[in-house]
Amino acid sequence: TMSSNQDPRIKIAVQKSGRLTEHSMELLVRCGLSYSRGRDRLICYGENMPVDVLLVRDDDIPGLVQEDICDLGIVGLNIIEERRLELLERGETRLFEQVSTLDFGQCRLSFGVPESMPFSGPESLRGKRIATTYPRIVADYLRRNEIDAKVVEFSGAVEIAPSLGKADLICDLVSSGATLRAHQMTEALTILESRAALIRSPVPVPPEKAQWMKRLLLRIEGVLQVRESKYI
Ligand code: PRT
Ligand code: ZN
Repeated sequence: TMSSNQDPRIKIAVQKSGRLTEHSMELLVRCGLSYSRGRDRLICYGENMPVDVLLVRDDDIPGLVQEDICDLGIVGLNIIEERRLELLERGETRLFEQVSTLDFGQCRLSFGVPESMPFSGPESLRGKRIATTYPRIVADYLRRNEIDAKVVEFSGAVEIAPSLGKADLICDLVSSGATLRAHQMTEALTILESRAALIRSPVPVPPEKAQWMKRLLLRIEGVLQVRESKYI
């Protein structure tokens, strides 16, 4: 694979279009980055720092960083954890590193159960079919709690699985709870608290690039601290 660490410019992977996009770009702008959008609109070229932003699907971000195609990435802990479990499963040892969590993208990965289904704790999951787009996180939770249940992998629209008869309950991201309510389900149990996080490649970078990297990471920490103190 193409290696990024020798490239003098820092490459950051950011979600192209979705819940994290605006917050991620705003964070970089607050760090002082000004950029121009490339013709194909997939890369933002930093004009005042050697920092370029690659706009990609969020699911691709951990892989791009793990393979050192990008130096940094901004992505949800939910995606990070699912991908980490997948890499461990495959015996991969070169994992990306988590630098810090950020102050946006908050949500939780929870079991949502139909209002008609009794739920009194993890035991209630035994023997059930659980629809999710996070099969590894759910399987890991079940394993750790010694619960035998069937994980049904979905690629989207998990919330309709119970009414289609494809599952007994679901495990999906929740923020306001409106989606669960609209599908006559209640949030029964949270297995992961998520928010956006900054990850970095495990491959060391050359000295000059390391200087810029350090500067950028300090600025990000600075922006987060200022915002935190404002909201207390
Ligand atoms: O195209 P791409 O693959 O990049 O985007 P995507 O559609 O996979 O991701 P996107 O933009 O929906 O979400 C990006 C990230 O935002 C997620 O990985 C989470 O880390 C974070 N996030 C925060 C959320 C939510 N809140 C959220 N509410 N991601 C998804 N949801 C969905 C959830 O799946 C459910 O369908 O919103 C619905 C529930 O919301 P409420 O408010 O009804 O409870
Ligand atoms: Zn996605």
